[in-house]
Amino acid sequence: MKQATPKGMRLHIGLFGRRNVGKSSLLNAVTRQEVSIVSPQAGTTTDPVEKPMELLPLGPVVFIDTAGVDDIGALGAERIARTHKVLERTDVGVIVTDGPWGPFERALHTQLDKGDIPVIVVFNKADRQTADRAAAERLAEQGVPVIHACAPRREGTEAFREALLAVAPADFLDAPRIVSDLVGSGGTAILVVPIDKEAPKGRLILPQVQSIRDLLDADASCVVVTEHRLHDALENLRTPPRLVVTDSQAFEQVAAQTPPDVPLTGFSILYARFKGDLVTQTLGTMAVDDLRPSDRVLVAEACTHHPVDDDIGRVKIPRWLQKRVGGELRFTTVQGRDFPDDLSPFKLVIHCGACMWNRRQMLSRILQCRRAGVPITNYGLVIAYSLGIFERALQPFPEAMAAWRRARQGDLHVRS
Ligand SMILES: Nc1nc2c(ncn2[C@@H]2O[C@H](COP(=O)(O)OP(=O)(O)O)[C@@H](O)[C@H]2O)c(=O)[nH]1
Ligand code: SF4
Ligand SMILES: [Mg+2]
Repeated sequence: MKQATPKGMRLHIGLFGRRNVGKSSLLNAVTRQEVSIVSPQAGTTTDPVEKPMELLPLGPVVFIDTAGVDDIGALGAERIARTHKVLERTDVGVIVTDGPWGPFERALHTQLDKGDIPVIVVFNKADRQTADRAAAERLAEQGVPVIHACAPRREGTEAFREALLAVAPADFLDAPRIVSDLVGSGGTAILVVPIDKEAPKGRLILPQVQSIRDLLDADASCVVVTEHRLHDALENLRTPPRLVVTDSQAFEQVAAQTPPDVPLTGFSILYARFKGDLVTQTLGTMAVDDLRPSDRVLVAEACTHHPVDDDIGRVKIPRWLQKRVGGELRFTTVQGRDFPDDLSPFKLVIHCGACMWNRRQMLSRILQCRRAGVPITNYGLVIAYSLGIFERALQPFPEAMAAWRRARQGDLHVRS
């Protein structure tokens, strides 16, 4: 399969440890695919196996599954040399042990530390209860994420994802672009910004300002209009815009006025990609179909002072969703850091674009939902879905669209 992201932009995760501790099994458990050979015989994985993939919700990564570094003999010496070479291209080092924390693990840890490479420690084979508890505690005290896992049962894989999010360098987490990659140098985007009573006085809001700046940085142009002037703007442009972006509140109106061959999306959807994970939140939107009257829905805003979003979150989204569901839903709205520890009562979480947050914060919420098994979507996605323009608003994002269609087919298959 073609991998679109260049290798240098992928987080390289090196799996290190003695033979047979379960490195390959752990990789399989995390990726849910049989990419490495799992064998009860020592040293089956001779060469480092590289597995590039999209690890939801973190983004593009490469797992490097190394051979055990404790191999002996001529062939073993060569393998050791290869494994050390892996260290040179490792962004995050995972030390896997099946219990002991001995000289070998300590030496690896020192080596990763010397290279300033963040470390995660996995005590695998938790089912055997052989973990060196004292060492695990010491490591945790030093601030090293310690995971107790049982790879064949896929236990510890969510905690592993969370640890990766915690230690991954910011450069890998922060999505590089808001919108300009969809427009390109020399292209034009039309940004639709309703100026109604809910718009803050005398200024634009952060997603609008940041989108304009992103377009200018990339040598693209933008035309900023209210929904009432969209028609004029479209008429006046000699070549059609490469993209129309609208405030989600005006989706319906803007979709009606924008020619079908002009790509259209919403600021909030752009931010699902920029601050969160568009694929995860797109798939989360499927849960709208499973909502039944009296189900509980959590609406979460990342900050406390946005009257426009307040109105969307408290009035418009509930209205649109209830119309779709055909009955009353029970909504809980939270703001800022105020996010429930127990998500289990909720059938769906609808999140704002989190423009005030960094991506690590938003991804950590997405992981919290994942762990609780509660789907999470986003304002713009849910509005587009409720209004029946979901696929249109997703069309600029082929990856999310493909994931959606695949999931839909699977879903239909299961239901039929
Ligand atoms: N009991 C138990 N066995 C495991 C666990 N993880 C892996 N194994 C087994 O340990 C053996 C070595 O696993 P493998 O992944 O090939 O280890 P590697 O050499 O570190 O890549 C295989 O027989 C696995 O089935 C675990 O959590 N518990
Ligand atoms: S963080 Fe969320 S609620 Fe606050 S302004 Fe941004 S999108 Fe609106
Ligand atoms: Mg292996």
